[in-house]
Amino acid sequence: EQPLIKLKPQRTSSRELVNLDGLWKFTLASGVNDTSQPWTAPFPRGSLECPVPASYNDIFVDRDIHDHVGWAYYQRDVFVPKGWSKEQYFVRAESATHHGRIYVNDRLLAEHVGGYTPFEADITDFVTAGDKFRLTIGVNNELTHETIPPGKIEIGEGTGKRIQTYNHDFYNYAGLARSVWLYSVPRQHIEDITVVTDVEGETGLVNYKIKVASNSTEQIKISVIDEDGVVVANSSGAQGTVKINSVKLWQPGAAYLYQFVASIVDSRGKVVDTYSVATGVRTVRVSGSKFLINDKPFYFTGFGKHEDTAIRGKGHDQAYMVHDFQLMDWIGANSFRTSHYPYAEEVMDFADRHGIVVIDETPAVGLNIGLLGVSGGEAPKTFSQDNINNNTQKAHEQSIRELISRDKNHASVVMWSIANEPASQEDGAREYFEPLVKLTRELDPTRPVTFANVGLATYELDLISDLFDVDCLNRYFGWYSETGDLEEAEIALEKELRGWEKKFNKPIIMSEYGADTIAGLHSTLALPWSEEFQEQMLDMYHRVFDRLESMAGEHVWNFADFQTTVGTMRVDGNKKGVFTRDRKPKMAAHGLKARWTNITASR
Ligand code: GCB
Repeated sequence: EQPLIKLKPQRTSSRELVNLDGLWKFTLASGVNDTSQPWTAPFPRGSLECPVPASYNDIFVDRDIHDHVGWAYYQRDVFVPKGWSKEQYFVRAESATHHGRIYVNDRLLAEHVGGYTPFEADITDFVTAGDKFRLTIGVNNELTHETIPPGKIEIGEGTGKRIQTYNHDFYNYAGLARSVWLYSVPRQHIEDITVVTDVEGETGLVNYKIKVASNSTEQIKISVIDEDGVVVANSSGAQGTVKINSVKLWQPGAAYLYQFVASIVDSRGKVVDTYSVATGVRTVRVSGSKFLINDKPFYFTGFGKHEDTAIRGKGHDQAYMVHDFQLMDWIGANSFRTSHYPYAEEVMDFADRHGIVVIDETPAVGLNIGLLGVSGGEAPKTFSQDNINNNTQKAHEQSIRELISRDKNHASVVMWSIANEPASQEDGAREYFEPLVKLTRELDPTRPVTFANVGLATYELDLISDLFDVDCLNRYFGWYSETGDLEEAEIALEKELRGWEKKFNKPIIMSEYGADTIAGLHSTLALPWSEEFQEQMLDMYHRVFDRLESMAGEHVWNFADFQTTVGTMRVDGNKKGVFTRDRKPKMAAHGLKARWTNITASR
């Protein structure tokens, strides 16, 4: 059985890597009944060209492309390097939102549902080394009640056109928003590596497990190399524990990474394949109401983020990535949540290298039909045959498997969040979530598990929180309720938090709190939407947090303004950013900086 997600392609002495980013030809399927098969021929001369990586929606000045529902196709020619005749080679797409297909010439070679995790096609038997082939990738952005995230396709009454609706508050960007690779591995190669670290006194333990393609009789050799390039430990075998004496721990704000290098070595001592995993040695544990990293209480400061920038949409961009981490450092943020889907793997690697702590979330957002007022007068039934059902749960299960398969080795990842704001107060929530929590723990017994709880599912109404390790709460007292009245809001917030504290005695992280704020709008009365209101509202929350024993962290919603679907509640997107969409600080940024740098310094 193959690992769900193969190791991120890497250039090593045994592996090669060709980046396929750049301009691809681009076209849309004309409708659901479109029977043309655009992958069977080169796209016509004069076709549109679309950059990869980027979401396609905002690239063109064309409302039909922006609002398109269905398949879109990207195409380019690719050469397989001529030196690869003895190798096995793959095309890998880091993401295709939400359903992707890889065609090599006329042939469909891979298909994958789930928009934020990689998939790949083994093309070895279909293209000879040295030859050129036509690579077409189809991407479909449709969401239904049985996908993760869920959505619904409505039919325009007058036009008959299809309209994608959904219950989540960010734009349904689509396309190839992350890199595409062509890469080679030796026929006999390492398919998967799992490392789990532990600490005993001064000794670091790296428990590892390696999966090799084909039942080779070759040896597996391990070496662990420190940041100075010194080999600090050796071992052999497909499974075991390597010990690092006088270990340097991976710490929040002070990353230290060892290279865990695994090699397949043949009987003559020749290295057949080698792969290296950047490994931070650290432990994570919840004890009472404390979240412990390396057995020390950790207090999360930071944000729920989005992959979102102008023009690129969700396209991964190195400049924005580095700048965002710079801003987090500037403001004293020690952590973030990958709200509301797994982020590009480059982001996870960066967090590992820079000591930023991550709560890693699945794309299960919007499992809540009552939230957007869709339910009319009747009690909403989110968990039912016509809405979130067994097939949705299967898709959710798959999203958990893929997230853990991809991100399990990241030291930065200290907790899994398996959903955002599900209707956890509704009938059926427990039956739906219990098996998912169990699965998460089976797949990774080492990390705490959480979900982000919605305001409606108060400590009295929520039906699932006892299944989890940490109470992550999204609350908008002063914004969606007690709007503009921070005195009322303060009382309501404190009551709610004390309720959770008393009932569960677990660490509480305020995983969302914030106010829409128009940069440049000012108000001496600190009325909603002004920069003054955002600042005063955050201050109010902080006063309450500081009165509670169980608070283990605060993530403001959101790091930056971001795009949403059009609607009467949003002006060119959600404006709860502490930074604007182009990453300029709003007034509240300075108060956060003062508070968070102080919190970090005092720990
Ligand atoms: C939430 C959601 C988040 C929204 C936010 C808001 O609770 O988790 O996705 O963007 O509220 O601003 O309404």
